[in-house]
Amino acid sequence: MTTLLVLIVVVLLAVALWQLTKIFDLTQVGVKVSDTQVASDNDNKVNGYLMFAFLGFIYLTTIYCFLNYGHFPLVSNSASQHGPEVDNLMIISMTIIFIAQTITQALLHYFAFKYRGREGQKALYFSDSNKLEFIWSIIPAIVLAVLILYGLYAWTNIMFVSEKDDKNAVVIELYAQQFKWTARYSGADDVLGKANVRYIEGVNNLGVDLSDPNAQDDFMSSELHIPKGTRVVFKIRSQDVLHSAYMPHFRAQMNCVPGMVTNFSFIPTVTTAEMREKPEMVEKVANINSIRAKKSADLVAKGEAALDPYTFDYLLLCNKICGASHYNMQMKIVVDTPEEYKAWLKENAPKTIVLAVKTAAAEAKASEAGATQTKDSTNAASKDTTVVAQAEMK
Ligand SMILES: [Cu+2]
Repeated sequence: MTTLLVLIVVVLLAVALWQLTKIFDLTQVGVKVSDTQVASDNDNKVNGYLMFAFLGFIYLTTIYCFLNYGHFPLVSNSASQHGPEVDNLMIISMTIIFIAQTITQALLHYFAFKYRGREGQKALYFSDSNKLEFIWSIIPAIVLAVLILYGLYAWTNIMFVSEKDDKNAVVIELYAQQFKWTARYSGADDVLGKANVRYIEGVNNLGVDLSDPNAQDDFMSSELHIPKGTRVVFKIRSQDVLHSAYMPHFRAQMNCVPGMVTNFSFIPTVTTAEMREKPEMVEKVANINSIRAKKSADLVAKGEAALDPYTFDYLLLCNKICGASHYNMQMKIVVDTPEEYKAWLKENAPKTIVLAVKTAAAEAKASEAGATQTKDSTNAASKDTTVVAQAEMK
């Protein structure tokens, strides 16, 4: 609102200034004023200096942004083995863009000043210069080729790994639906059972084929636990629309496409507990909590409940706008030590999908039986009432 008001004031001030200059022109009756539409040497000189002023403005803005917003704790804090490679690519690209923009902006504005219009000066015309064209084609071509080749090399290294290349790999299914994530673990046999959208029914909302022997020990979790130092291969599916599995700290993102299984794999290198202890993270969390404390004080003053303090957790987010609650489609990721992971598996593996379906079926049967019984007893009761009523009538 304040910004809008400031904008309106600026626009009104500009209009007022413009009107004032018009009035000033009218008062200059009798004084010889140049009314030519052709720019004079003086006009060109002023514009030339203004170009330099604009260059200064660009550089000052860049320096200001670097000082105030140049601290990216995420671009040095990756938590997967391939993370530093992705960060490196990002840093190299940004450095090249920064250098190229600094030099080309300086040249652009300098030449605009140097060749500003002067009386009697004619522009030099030449149709082409092979030397110039060679220089400005070959330099970007080489730089781009190096960047693209490096990018392709990194992409191949990261993407072309499957569970077959790594005997110890853990295979986990990530299932996306509007608007939540579910993880499916393969259980003791290390093989995920088949699944299809046609099998979705009741508690089996991932559509697991319950007749598949490999599916017998599969279990679901609403929290993604992964072990540090082991390759995790994600098999990603979607139930409804396009989603995107985005795990920013692990530099991982893959589309979730209905009707097909997509893959991504990485090796986590920092456990949740270790990440929480990193100095950058401690600073970040303290910063968030100081903001929360201020907000909480306001809330408490209004008689509302205070906010909970924030603790760091890795997150799996959706990075495709998939509907109204897309912003809130997330799942907590916990990177455990191998021992903690084993303990978590031991605790959760018995809660298989097959068991959940059987339990739900038994419960449904029991409640159905209960409902029939109540219906019978209600009928009996109403019969009794009729009998009583008839008896009373007699
Ligand atoms: Cu989504």
